[in-house]
Amino acid sequence: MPAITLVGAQWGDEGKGKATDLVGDRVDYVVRYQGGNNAGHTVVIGDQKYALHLLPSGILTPGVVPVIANGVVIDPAVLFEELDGLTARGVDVSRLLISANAHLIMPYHRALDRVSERFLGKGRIGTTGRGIGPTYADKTSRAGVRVQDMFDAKILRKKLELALNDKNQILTKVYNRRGLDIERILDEYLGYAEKIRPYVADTALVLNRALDEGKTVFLEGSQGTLLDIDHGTYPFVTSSSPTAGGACAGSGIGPTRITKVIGILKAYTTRVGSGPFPTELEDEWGDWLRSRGHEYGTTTGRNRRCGWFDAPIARYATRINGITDFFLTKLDVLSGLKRIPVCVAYDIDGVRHDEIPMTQTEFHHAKPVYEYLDGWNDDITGARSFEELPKNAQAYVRTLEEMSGAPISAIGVGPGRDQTLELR
Ligand code: 2SA
Ligand code: GDP
Ligand code: MG
Repeated sequence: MPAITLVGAQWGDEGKGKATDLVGDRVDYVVRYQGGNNAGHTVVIGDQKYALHLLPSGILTPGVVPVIANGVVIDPAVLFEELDGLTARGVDVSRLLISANAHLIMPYHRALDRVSERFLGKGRIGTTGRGIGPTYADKTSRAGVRVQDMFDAKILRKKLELALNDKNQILTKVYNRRGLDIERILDEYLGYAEKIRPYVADTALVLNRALDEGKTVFLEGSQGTLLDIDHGTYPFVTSSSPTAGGACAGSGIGPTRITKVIGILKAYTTRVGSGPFPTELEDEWGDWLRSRGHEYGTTTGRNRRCGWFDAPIARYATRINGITDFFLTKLDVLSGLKRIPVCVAYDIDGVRHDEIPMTQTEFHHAKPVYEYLDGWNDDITGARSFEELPKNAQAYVRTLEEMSGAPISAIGVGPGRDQTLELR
């Protein structure tokens, strides 16, 4: 059986948590392959709402093996807080597997993330402040600390000595902050070693063996295509690869084993943090979308920036990820509009661009070219088949499908598990 990848097609918060939860009973493994506790994946089951940050959404489905793979960065304090929180709510977390190669978020990563954002002032990225960027920077510069290092006190001390030599200089000399004490960090992280040990495994080996045995592996992306370190709106991106290619490096599953890439696409667009956003609405319509769609950060509580659907972005996501199917979410939020603007191209300094322009400077100048689709009035949250949707809602979906370049195979009409229409 195949490996399936799920990716965010826009700037994150498209509803990936709900989509992953939906397939939970059809898959055997659910794997996080990048990012860390910057993610916020909301799953609503009956009257229970779960906000997951680091754990894969599959943890809520009995029988699924949730995996935190090598490409993820782990803040151990957050890991145990999240595990304890779920256990207290009756969720069995004992099946969780964690890669020995995953990198650890250290206290100096969190400190540097926050202080550098403060110093950037208006030019800030708008990070979640969880230490994600500095942890990936250390990983790439080969100065990172991995899960397995907690099992060897000597190695951990050595790595910390090297790291703090550098980080304490930066914290004290550049940012005028207090340096961090090695003994305290050592105590804290060595204290996690025995607690984490039962979960730690060679996850790439486990996953490939599972595929050999005919099991289904679901690779759950966090953030979104436009936040990708290579393909996103750099530098206003996260520091990992949320795109489909990242799923291979981040899990140790080869590209030939992945047969399906599902893109999660919101019926409008949101973004949290700084950076270009051509269809952003800085008026009462933006507020309307935010309050109807409850568009507030799941991790930080920040207001999400809101705007209309952007077709060049959806096409870009199809291309970059090789999307085979889209899951269109939050269609219900658009009910009650007379006409719905959809961005079909950009006007950049007087020139029409049908695709995302090559350079970031051009993208900063992009003004949306809108087409207007007819809206619908009825509440659609109770619809359970495509045919039950008002004709104009059906037409909206079909038009988005045509513009996006891949079939829409499911539609979300509410946050609940049952509020989903499967098309084929
Ligand atoms: P970071 O912290 O280094 O990853 O931030 C870099 C950029 O990536 C954005 N980012 C996100 N965008 C949308 N959703 C995310 N998760 C949370 C959510 C966000 C929240 O589900 O709502 O609660 O604020 C997420 N994580 C990172 C971030 O805004 C920066 O633009
Ligand atoms: P993720 O980061 O992609 O997992 O998305 P988030 O959980 O951060 O944000 C998506 C929000 O939309 C969550 O509050 C979901 O419960 C909610 N949601 C998901 N699908 C739908 C939908 O089809 N309709 C509505 N109204 N809400 C949805
Ligand atoms: Mg989210």
